[in-house]
Amino acid sequence: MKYDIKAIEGKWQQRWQENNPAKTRPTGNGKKFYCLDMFPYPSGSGLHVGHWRGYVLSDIYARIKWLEGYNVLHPMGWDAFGLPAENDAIKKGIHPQEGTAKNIATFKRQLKHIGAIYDWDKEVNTTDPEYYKWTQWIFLQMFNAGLAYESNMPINWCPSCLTGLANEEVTQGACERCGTQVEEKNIRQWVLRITDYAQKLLDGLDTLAWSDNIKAMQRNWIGKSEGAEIIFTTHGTDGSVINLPVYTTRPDTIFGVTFLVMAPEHALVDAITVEENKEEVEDYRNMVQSTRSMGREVDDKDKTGVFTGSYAVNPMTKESLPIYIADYVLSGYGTGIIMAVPGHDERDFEFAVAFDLDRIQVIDGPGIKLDDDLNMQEPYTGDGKLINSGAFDGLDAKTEGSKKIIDYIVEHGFGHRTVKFKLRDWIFSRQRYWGEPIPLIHCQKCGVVPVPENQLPVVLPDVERYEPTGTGESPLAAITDWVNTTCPQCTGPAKRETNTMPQWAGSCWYFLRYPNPHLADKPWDKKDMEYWLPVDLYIGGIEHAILHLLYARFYVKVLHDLGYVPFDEPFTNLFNQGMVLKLSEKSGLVEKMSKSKGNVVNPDDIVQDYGSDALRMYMMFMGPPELDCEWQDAGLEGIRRFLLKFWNQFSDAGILLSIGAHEDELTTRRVHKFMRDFQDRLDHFKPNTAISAAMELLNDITASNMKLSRDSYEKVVVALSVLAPHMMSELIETVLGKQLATCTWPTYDPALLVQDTATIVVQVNGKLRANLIVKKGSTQQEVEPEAKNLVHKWLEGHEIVKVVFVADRLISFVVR
Ligand code: ANZ
Ligand code: ZN
Repeated sequence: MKYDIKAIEGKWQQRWQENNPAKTRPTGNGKKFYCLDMFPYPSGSGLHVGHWRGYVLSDIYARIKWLEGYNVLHPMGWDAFGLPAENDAIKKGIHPQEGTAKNIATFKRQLKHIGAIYDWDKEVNTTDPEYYKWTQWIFLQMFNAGLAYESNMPINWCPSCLTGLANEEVTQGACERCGTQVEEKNIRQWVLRITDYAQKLLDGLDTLAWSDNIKAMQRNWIGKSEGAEIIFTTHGTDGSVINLPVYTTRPDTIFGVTFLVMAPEHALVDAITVEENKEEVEDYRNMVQSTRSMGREVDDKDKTGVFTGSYAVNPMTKESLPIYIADYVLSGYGTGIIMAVPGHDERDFEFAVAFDLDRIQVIDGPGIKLDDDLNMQEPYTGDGKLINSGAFDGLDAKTEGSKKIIDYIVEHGFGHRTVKFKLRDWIFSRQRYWGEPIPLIHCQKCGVVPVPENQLPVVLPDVERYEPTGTGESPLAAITDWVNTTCPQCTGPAKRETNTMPQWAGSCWYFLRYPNPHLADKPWDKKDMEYWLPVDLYIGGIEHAILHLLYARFYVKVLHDLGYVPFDEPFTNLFNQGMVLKLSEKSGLVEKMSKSKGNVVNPDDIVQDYGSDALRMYMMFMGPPELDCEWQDAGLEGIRRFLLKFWNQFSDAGILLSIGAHEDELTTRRVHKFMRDFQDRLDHFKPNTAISAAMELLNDITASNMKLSRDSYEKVVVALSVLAPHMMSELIETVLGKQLATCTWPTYDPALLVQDTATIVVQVNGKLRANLIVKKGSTQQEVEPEAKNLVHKWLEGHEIVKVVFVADRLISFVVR
């Protein structure tokens, strides 16, 4: 029978659309499995094969659970607010809603080719007012809980386009549209207090079955460090005493401090800079400011800085220390002032070398060399015993030394223990059109007033121009009859907030909405939520391993603390797949697929020529799913050949034993071994090697002309239905006369996997003469007579002088 890809795949996709056999059953119907894909941004360029990688992977696990009898929720939706649609609107003058709807239609058509068991009745769209009503509602709950505040915060500003830019619109410090150097501009923003949740976000990671790699990325981003704030003192130019608190994670090194460094932007710089140094300090500050606003990072190699002319006192040693300003100290971290320990810190060491400052040793370590002035020749950052540290000499620096020194500092009022996080509060407003309006009202009398919940959603009004206004405000600011409103509290004249939310907002809670996407009077139903959530398996690209997951976890923790959801982590199990790379003709390099590099593979073309099953299987075969993998046409070709061979073998009714005939025991064992390997490998997220197991099985079946019982046949095709659902559904229907939906996920019998025979090698004078299959564990007495029989022509006429026997392995005769 010829495999007519188009007819057969078309037939099944049609059927699944008319009647999805894996449709979500109502809440409470048995064990549940919530299998979630990170929903896509429906971009204008459509789906590419990189999307398929994640969607096929999740579909495999959704299908397995479905065949196991679970009630499966496997939904799909659209993260559809965002920049490209807005930029398109500016360029082409069409409403972003229009462009978005078109892109969604394309995505949906393309997605159906995957043959996944999505339940399209559960679809969500973040730009639908019925959805963003609740995005706004959640914001109001945060606002009411004091988790949102207004603050002047820097944005990227293009002085030529007169507009704020998102980070992704800035390339190497320049505006993506016009190439002008981007500046920083402070504007009023809404900020969420995610830092209040820093510790909870860290602690929660311990409860999750995520990969260590992703957890480490989250931990680094949150960046907890424990140390001390220690107060050094100096005199202002007016003679007053000024406290200079430093933040350090290494209080044990306090006897090694030889200077202080302040961030150039620090507010106290003016007060302590002496007259003669003012000009130089001012020049340096300007220089730093302009480099920083050009988006350049501090060059770590060349340490630059300027002396302020002032000295501070080390509270521990009472030594006098010169105070510098330098750009390697950041104003936004710690206290913006550091105690520099060049003997034991690399950055301080480089600075001390450049400015000829002392680099004294306070920790003993292997291989430390001092020069004639007793300065360290290299910084030593390891642990060791304290030296040159007064009463603390001999203590282990990083542990006991640190503890005792902090105790002393606290006792004497020189400072206190502190914990710092790298995580910053989350700037939550955008000066853009295509986002959720922030549901707040500014009243001259009452201040900031939330829009009453019964007036949600605050719908995005139509505008004529989508361009930013040039003042740093969103285009909404120009629609005066929308902006001007009345205060819900005093009914006086008031103005609407014109900032919109960032694209993250909609994706922070969409997984809570899927069980019940059409509820009008509440964001979710308590019973459905308790049944379906948390998400059992979440699959998405590694590029979302930090921010999306952190923000979604933050939302859930807040909603939990406010009493709206019963759990405080949304994603029990997580898998982040790697990217699909391809050789780019332009650059000659293997790169991430992208339109600009001209190396995108359009799945529509592949489905057309090779079929959906072949693409699904190839996406899984290309390599371990957590790694980046290179697309290769030859690999796809190999999968096509495998599928055709499989079809030829399995569509031929000759493969089935006639009714009543008994399956050969070896065949049964072989099928069970396949099931074990296949399932084991899928359980460990190794679909690529699971496919290898299927290839080996097919080879064995063809080579030895195996005939299968209906039971074995069904096991094999049902197993492979998670990879190639179209072909397998067709075989199940035409050969077995059944439907996949009535089959169950095949099991195997471990007893059939036990190897209970052994092959014994029979040697005569060291030469292999025969093989003997025996029951495992047979003794020499049992084996020897049979073995002699087998090799009697080499024994005849000789005297046996020795017999060597190794159970289950070998019997060897030495003859003369
Ligand atoms: C003295 C010292 C000695 C330090 C030593 C390190 C090693 P993490 O772990 O990242 O929190 N530091 C503090 N504030 C800073 C700022 N605003 N800009 C740049 N560096 C800053 O790093 C904390 C360490 O980074 C602190 O401990 C401080 O240097 C520096 F052998 O203090 B340390
Ligand atoms: Zn008012």
